Amino acid sequence: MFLTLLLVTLLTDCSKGRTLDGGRGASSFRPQYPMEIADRDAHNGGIVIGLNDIQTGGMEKGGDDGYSIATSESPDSDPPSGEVENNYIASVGNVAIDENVDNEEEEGVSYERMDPEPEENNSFDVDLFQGESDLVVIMRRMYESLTKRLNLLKSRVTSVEQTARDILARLTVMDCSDLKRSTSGSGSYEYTFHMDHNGKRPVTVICDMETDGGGWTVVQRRLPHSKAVNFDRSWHDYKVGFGHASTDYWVGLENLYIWTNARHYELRIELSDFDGDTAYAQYDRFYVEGEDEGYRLHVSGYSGTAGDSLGNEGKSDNFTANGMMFTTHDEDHDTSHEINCAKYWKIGGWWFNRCSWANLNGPYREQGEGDGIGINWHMWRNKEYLRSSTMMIRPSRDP
Ligand SMILES: [Ca+2]
Repeated sequence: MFLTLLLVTLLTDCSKGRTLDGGRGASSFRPQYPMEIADRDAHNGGIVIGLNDIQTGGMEKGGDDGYSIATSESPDSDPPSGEVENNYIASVGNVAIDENVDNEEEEGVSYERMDPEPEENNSFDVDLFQGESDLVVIMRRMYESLTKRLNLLKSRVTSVEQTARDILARLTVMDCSDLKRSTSGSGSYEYTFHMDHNGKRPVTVICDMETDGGGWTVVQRRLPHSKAVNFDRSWHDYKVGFGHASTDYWVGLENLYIWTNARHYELRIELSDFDGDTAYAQYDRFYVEGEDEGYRLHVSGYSGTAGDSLGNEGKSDNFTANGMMFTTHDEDHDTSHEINCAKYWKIGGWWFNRCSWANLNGPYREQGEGDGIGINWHMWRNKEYLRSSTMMIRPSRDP
């Protein structure tokens, strides 16, 4: 009997403990005032709590001591029993819920604003308008920036194209004869070559596209009555060149060496005197050796009207330039043991022997100006000063 009574007591306790509400019976845990809260929230623009937003099972106290509960069920509907009942019964734990939106961020509670303030709509439109205006400004600035970058890129592309053309020209245009094939015009014009001096000392010369078919690279020039350029210069100056293509100039022995050792060249010398007469001397073969050999001169195959003052028609004497090294006032390579021809006579640089039959780099002297040594070509006008001279080279037609 006692055992029976004890069993009944235990079963009664277990029945009470099955509920997840802390021991209260489901029927005694019916939510209080659910609709009142929902209606009040809806009308006041407050908060609405949905079942899916509320944690379940945390209810420790009844709704009569400060906790509020909202459900979507009718207040007259009986909640399901058991575990389903616990899902049905919304619990907000220890979070108090009221119309104060300041509590909206509390854990376990979500909300949504039901009736946005009209002022907020107005401010939103203003912001949107302002945003569009800002967007236009930003896009305009982006366009301007992109335009600048595009122009910069165009400029760089143009520069690269020009550089490519220059490089191609350096590789394919060695002298004025190469220009002739790509130039439709005639006459003479200036052109700048970039010889092999590690990018230094570009040389600007006159290209004669008229004389004897054209294609001549002018390597020395003395204009009539011109004393613009002093030709009494040092070894270095004669080596690298001096003067100006627009007036008088010497192209430089190193450039002559580079040209005449890359191709077979012919040399043409054009002269004029103060009587208005002209003459020329042409050599089918012309080249100079390197600096180690004093830029020694080699000419052959003379033809022309001025006489062979460089080769002396093959008869070597003390004045023949052919086979001589170059001499300046500071570099004595002539064959005279007594003097330096350039220094002694002050006649510039030349392929002096024991001096020469010709010197086109002498001081410019007008007709009748003293009896010294000027620009001379003895085989034509003996010791008379000449009015002008031009030395020019072109690849030989029959190398
Ligand atoms: Ca000497």
